[in-house]
Amino acid sequence: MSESSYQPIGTLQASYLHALVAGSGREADRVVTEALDLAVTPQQIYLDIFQPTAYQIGQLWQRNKVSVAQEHLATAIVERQMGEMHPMFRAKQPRSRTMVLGCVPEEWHRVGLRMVADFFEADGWEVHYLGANVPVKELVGLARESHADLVGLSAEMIFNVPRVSEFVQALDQAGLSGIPVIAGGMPFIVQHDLAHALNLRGSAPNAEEAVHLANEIVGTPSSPPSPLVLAATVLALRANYDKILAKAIDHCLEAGDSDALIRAGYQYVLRMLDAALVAGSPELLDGQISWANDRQPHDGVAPEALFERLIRMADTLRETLPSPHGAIAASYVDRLIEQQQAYLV
Ligand code: B12
Repeated sequence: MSESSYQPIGTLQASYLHALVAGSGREADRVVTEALDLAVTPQQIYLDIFQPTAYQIGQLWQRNKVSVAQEHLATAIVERQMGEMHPMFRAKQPRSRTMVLGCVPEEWHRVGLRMVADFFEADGWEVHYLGANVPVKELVGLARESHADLVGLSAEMIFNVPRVSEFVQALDQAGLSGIPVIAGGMPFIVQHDLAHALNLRGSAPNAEEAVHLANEIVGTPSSPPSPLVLAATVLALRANYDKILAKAIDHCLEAGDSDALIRAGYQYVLRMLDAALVAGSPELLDGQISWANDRQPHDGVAPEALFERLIRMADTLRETLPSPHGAIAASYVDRLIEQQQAYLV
């Protein structure tokens, strides 16, 4: 966040707290409108205005300075505003990654998880947000049916931490131990290695870091694939070459691009990917992005278009190749996507 936008956020946050303590939804709306007018992003409004204000309301309640009714009203205003802001979190570029999010049983604090859900949606994930107090069996069932790439659990109260472990066990018993589980909530902020102790893939203190963590987990197979698995990935890639090419091109044509250029570009990418997989070295591709950004503008391909096409390719690999080969091949392309991000204006 820039120095210039930081100062108003502090002031806006103070006004927002004032509005919530006064129970004035109208004044709270005015603060949000002012923030948006000042080009504060919806993400900053969530993390730098809503979240600290909720924590302060909690402290005021703890010290008996606001009543239960005031706290309930404040939370209702925040949730209403999040609902109104939700369309601002629609991804421009959906990705084929699915997640299930829920609060563990008996956990009623759902605002933080809902923020997490919106941040993931903005990042292009397909999000199934189940809210508060979700029965373990139901969450496991949906994780299976939706072929979730990730599950996120929220536990705000320390007494609910054991429910996180129950969930992990239930997932194991359902034969779904391959789905990574992450968690968040106050106990995970206070004790950094709690996630590790509970056998989770990680935890994050806020919605922004949750997305980084998840992309890191899903983008990287849990352990580097063995040479045998890599060889099978290469075979799967070659066997599905035409299908992958056709699907990826199809996606781009939907976006209105021209066929021949895209085909040539994707053929090139697939040849490079094949070589990197044979070598078992994603690093082999590293020079390609700077090369492409020198060359491609002369062929009429803007950095943004290249970025989107790489995302399409990663998604197509995940959709088309059987597990674990889709994830392995796509993780090589994800590396390129990350590097391409530096070239976007
Ligand atoms: C609103 C509120 C409630 C509401 C919740 C309503 C709702 N719709 O959510 C209600 C009234 C239900 C409630 C009930 C209770 N509450 Co309450 N509540 C709060 C309050 C004020 C705000 C919560 C909130 O909205 N936070 C804002 C969000 C944005 O922050 P967050 O939850 O931390 O989420 C972020 C991160 O943690 C992370 N994250 C969260 N989930 C996940 C998940 C994943 C996968 C990842 C990666 C990250 C992640 O990302 C989020 C977004 O950036 C907090 C104060 C506080 N410190 O949070 C107290 C607070 C949590 N409550 C507290 C208490 C004591 C209770 C009750 C026991 C009160 C009672 N006597 O009944 C009950 C327990 C209910 C239960 N079993 O769950 C205490 C807990 C104290 C403690 N020692 O643990 C707090 C801290 C208040 C205080 N200062 O005393 N509460």
